[in-house]
Amino acid sequence: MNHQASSDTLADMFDRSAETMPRADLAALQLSRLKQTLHNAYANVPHVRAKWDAAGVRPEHLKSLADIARFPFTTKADMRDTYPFGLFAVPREQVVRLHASSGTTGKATVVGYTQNDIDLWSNLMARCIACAGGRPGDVLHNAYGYGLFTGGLGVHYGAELLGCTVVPVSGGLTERQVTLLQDFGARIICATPSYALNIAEVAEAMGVDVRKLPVQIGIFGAEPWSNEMRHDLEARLGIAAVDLYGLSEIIGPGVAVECGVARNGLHGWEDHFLFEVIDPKTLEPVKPGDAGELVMTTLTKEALPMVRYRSRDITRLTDEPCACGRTHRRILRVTGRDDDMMIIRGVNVYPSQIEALLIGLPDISPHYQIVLMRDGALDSMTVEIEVAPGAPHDDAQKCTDISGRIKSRLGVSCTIALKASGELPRSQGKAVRVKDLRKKP
Ligand code: DLL
Repeated sequence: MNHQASSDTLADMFDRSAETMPRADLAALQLSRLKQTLHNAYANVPHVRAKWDAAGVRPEHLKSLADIARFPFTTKADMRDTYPFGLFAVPREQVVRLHASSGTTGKATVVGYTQNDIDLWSNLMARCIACAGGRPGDVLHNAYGYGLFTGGLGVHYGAELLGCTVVPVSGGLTERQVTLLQDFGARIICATPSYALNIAEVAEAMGVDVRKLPVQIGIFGAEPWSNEMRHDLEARLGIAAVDLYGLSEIIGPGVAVECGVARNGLHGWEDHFLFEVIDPKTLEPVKPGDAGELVMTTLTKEALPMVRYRSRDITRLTDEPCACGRTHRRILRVTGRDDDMMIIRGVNVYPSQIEALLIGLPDISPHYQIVLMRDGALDSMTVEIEVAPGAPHDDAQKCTDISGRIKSRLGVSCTIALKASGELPRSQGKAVRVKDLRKKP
């Protein structure tokens, strides 16, 4: 078999026509799959049955997609209360894989997959990589962490299914990452955006110009990042960077991705997930196109069917047609999590909004950390920013300029603390953007 024939066969392994399905067909498919999911959850998960019984709803009450609004939400608390396997809809013996996310407090969130779930996940991740511009035969450098985190293995299985040559490097040992990028000639790099920045910086320090290497596409996600960060990474690495979204509770990476054509919003795979956006306070749906909390229902998962999972992620959905021809609605960049939102003297602000204002300023690096403190009864915010290598870090005028910029654009007052180059911690996975010193130990 020649290479072209084998590429076509591999590309057909996942159903490309599903990505351009007319919206009416997509809705009909969603409805029939949603009914199955509700029956599966109600019949097999006692916690779900008890909750729905208490709310007076049963799977047969769903006649149209809009009826989903009658069903209770699922939250992190449901996962904690049923730790570790209580939300599984299949006997544990049918679960071939577990993943977990550590979270900041309490017990980890545990998720499980049947073999069919793993196949689905691999298909969706393969679809994401292809959508981003990846092709069978590409070398794919996977710097997402392997292990209980879904990033490493999720991307790995999808890339193999697509027919890529996967370099399962995981996070860390950053100099070696640079060497492998040089030696193996990856066309695609996958990492959190903050770790990609770390790799770019280490390469610069090693005297390696990544822009001259074969790497062309960055598939970045797992944490909020701004368009300004995108442009910075694209310039440093000489790539086109696309956004990849997902969460363990729903499946892991592969829920939504930007297409390499438009790179403007992430196609959410509506043949496998139902997306809603709600007002996190009233819990009512927002007006189409307005920002709110993303709520997701899985339509085809076996081991862990999720109904109306409240992600806490703040975003907007757009129905506007995309230049790539895919019909699946786009999730606009996730600006942050509801629980990462800082309220500083009454003003709501996300770390990614601050990031967007810092990147590209002269003599400033893209490394920052936000420190929250209590100043009497009021919260105060200090933004620690690293200067570019060689730039002075005692420039009071610069601090005033930056805090003025933040005040005028976001309406929030803050103190700027310039740090010497290399002083702030570097990310190897998800960056810690906020140091909250207000909490009691
Ligand atoms: O972060 C899955 C993933 C791995 C996605 C690799 C993309 C790439 P969790 O560890 O469960 O799963 O964390 C999920 O991370 O609810 C968001 O708050 C955040 N997140 C994930 N992707 C993005 C993104 C993985 N592209 C949580 N933009 C989610 C902003 C993101 N936030």
